[in-house]
Amino acid sequence: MAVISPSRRLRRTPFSDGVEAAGVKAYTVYNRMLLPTMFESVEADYRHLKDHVQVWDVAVERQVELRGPDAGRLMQMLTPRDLRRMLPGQCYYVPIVDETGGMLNDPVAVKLAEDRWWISIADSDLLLWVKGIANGYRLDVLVDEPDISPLAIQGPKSDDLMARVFGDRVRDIRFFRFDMFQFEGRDLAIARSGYSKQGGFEIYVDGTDIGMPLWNALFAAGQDLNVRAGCPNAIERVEAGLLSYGNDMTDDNTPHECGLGRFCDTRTAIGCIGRDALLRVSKEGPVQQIRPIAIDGDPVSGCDRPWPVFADGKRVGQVTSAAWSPDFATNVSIGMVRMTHWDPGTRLEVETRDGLRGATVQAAFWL
Ligand code: THG
Repeated sequence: MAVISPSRRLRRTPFSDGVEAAGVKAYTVYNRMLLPTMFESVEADYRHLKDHVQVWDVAVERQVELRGPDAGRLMQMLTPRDLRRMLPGQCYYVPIVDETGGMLNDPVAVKLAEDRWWISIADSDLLLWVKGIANGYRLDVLVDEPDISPLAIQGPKSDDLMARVFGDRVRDIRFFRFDMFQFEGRDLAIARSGYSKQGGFEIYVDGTDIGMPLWNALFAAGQDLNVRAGCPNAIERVEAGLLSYGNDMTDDNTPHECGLGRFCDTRTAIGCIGRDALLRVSKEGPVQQIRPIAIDGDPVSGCDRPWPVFADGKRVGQVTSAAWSPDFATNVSIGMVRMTHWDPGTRLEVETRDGLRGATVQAAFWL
């Protein structure tokens, strides 16, 4: 593989100097920004994530900030999840849909105050859609991308590392809640969340200038915890069934097809732009849906294009993420499968990069 040419269009992050010093071996591009994908090896990173604690540069999770009297109204226009009971201090995983009910993004919404929200986005240009809606409806709200960069602390020793830097009060943060903490005189929101199932936090680092000081403080405090630089792990996130927008779903899919129906309250999400479309399609229910699929045989290579899925020679779906799982001793994968073949135990064939393989629909993701 060739290297990536750096340029202004491919944004660095406040932590890129630390990531490079830690020996990053591979990047992907996400929201026009660098996202590390490997340090030692994907398997070594996986083992370390499950046993110790890692610091992840996830600045690519850009914030779309909504500020003003219509911020809450605008937020509800974007998602079929009912936000009426959401309080400041809470985070919600929210499908964002267009007027056809198609997925535009699957961010974490962070409610800072009634009139101030962050939308912590996945990889699509959501800022443009949100600005378009705000202006088109003449809403009284400011929409921009502030200089906020999430830094994730993930792994079983996350609480211990964070307590050393921010004090024992971090241990009291509940899942998908945040509280405010100080670092070098700056107020930072810290949430118990993150793109793994190993536990941990996300620090919404306010200001590029404190990025490296915070990075360095975490590494200095975590020496004896074996803290390392890490990144969203391609094996662990498939075991966990954490979806990747643009890979596992696109604007061609409804939230129900993505298995995100539990994050939709389409009847009561009054004002949601995709509400009518979703009410129409959800009457029948989806005809295809995301499924965990175990793929037989030796380790498969990563999935750089959808792999067709067949049953009895007929196409019934596709696999969009796959990896060898050391802990489950099988290839784990995420696929979109037609209703006729989505029941657990159904045998399928997947056209992988390494040839046709047998596969089995699983009852649940592995973690
Ligand atoms: N954290 C933050 N921003 C993000 C991500 C993140 N933006 C990009 C991307 N990740 C958005 N996608 C996801 C996908 C899954 C989850 C969060 C963001 C997630 N899901 C849990 C699950 O499905 O088990 C919990 C959901 C819940 O119970 O509410 O965490 O990771 N800041």
